[in-house]
Amino acid sequence: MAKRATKSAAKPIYVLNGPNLNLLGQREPEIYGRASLADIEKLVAARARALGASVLCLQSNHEGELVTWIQEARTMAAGVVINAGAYSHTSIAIHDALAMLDIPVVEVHISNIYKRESFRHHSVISSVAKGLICGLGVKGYELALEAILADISK
Ligand code: CA2
Repeated sequence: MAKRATKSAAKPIYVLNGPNLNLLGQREPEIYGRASLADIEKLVAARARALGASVLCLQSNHEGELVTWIQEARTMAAGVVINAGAYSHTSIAIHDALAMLDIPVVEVHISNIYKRESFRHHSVISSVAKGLICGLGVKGYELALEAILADISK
């Protein structure tokens, strides 16, 4: 009988968080809510498990480390959820690394960047993402994960 590939053997979705997001829950709860990064990572891991998938959650305050993980995702991941934090507004290096991926990328921002200072209104990585979710708090990570899983099971 033919062997059928199961989802459990599939590659993980990389969930990448950029600078300062390691401090979530400790300041500015009116903008970012009260959840910590560990809470978010538990939430997406549980959602992934419930959907028969898995995630690899990584956070760095360093642009180059994020670039290295994005490069690694080319062969190791089925998709990428990324909140590049302030690098979203400035990093051509992260843009270029994401542009090399043949897997779906969804950009997430916890806050609604368009309701905030004008320097946050432009993301240099949106043009290389499949989609962008912002302003929906930590729910945005779950929605991004679901969008990627729907896309790769098409
Ligand atoms: O809304 C988002 O998710 C952001 O990507 C968060 C970034 C910000 O630079 C982007 O414009 C929008 C900053 C994260 C700062 O994280 C904090 C963590 C704890 C306390 C205060 C800020």
